[in-house]
Amino acid sequence: MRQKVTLTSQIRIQRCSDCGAILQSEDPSSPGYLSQERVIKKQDQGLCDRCYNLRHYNSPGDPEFGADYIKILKKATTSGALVVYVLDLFTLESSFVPEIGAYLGKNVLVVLNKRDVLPKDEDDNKLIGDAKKRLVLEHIVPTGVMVTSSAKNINIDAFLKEINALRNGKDVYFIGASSVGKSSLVNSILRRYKNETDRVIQTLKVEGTRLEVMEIPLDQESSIFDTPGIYNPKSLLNQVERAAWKYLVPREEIAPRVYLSQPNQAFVFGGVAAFELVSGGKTEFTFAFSNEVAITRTKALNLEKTFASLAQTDQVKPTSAYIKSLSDLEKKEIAIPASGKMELSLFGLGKITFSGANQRIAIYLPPHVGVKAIVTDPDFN
Ligand SMILES: Nc1nc2c(ncn2[C@@H]2O[C@H](COP(=O)(O)OP(=O)(O)OP(=O)(O)O)[C@@H](O)[C@H]2O)c(=O)[nH]1
Ligand SMILES: [Mg+2]
Repeated sequence: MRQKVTLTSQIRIQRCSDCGAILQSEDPSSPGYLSQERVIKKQDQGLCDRCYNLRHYNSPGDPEFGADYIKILKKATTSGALVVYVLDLFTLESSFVPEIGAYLGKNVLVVLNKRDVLPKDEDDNKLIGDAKKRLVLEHIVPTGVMVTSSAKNINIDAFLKEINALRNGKDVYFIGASSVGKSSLVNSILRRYKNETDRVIQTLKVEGTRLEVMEIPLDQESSIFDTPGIYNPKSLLNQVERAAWKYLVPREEIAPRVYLSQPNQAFVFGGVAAFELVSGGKTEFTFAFSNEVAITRTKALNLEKTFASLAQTDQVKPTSAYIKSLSDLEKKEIAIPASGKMELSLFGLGKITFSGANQRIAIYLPPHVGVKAIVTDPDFN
């Protein structure tokens, strides 16, 4: 008789659609574990428990940009509302929502929030100028760009004034990636707000979508709407547990850390990412991460061992239950040009700056996390 069993068991091998691990229900501590409970509940069975939890519990109500947000934005733009698109100065690159440009409409106020985490001596006008150039690439021509901090009350009065000047009596929609500070900005407004209408502040489900928004009436006809953050799988924040966020997300001004590195030296960030100068001359690296992310220097030769020992113990912050060895991370090698000031954005973690001189560098990050290398000043050396 033919061995049908083999064929069937091969067909049944399924991989997690996020991490690619083969799905299995035997060992909860091995990759690809899919619990019986979720099989019975028929919850997202294309995902292993780990990826399911990352998607759903790290991002409650943070779906990726798609049909539901497009519906909200259509509603906003057809009614002539002002769209406040909030970006996060700490992790600017990962706060851009891909593809959103086409849907924001003509009246867009871009807010660069979390100004307080950048050094005080940075020039706001330069931040605004750089953001405008960057927005062109996203096909966004804003009506205005402002720098704010909801945490430290920077420019909040001016922000309110600008909203009132631009909204022409219409609604205002706060839109942006998760955790950029939309609700904090709305709360800062609420502190200065007196409800003079007979309408109440409420949360409501937007018709035909899965999304809930908070509505704050401004007058009898118009309101502010705070929308749920848009999930960005490219941010490190969305690839580790929430418990790690308090170390990754800066709550105070970032003190950049400077290290002079020889080739074949490496650095481990908490126990969740790593960086290596593979070749090239001696290089000075400036790491602008949250002050609470530990940086450990090691020899490239020892990187695997050092990483595993840091990731598996509680000596450094942050760590993640999903990252136990270097093989849990994806390695990207980048060839750096010969001149100019280089800026590497590691999405959700921060920035590394240095002078470009034909180096080769390697970056180790959890799968999906984005990296962007740009020359910020071609004449710098
Ligand atoms: N340092 C700093 N932290 C901020 C600022 N605004 C917000 N935060 C912090 O950023 C995190 C997210 O803030 P929220 O206001 O909830 O952001 P959100 O965009 O509404 O988040 P979602 O609704 O989940 O998308 C919180 O830990 C805030 O304390 C700011 O201006 N500066
Ligand atoms: Mg919010």
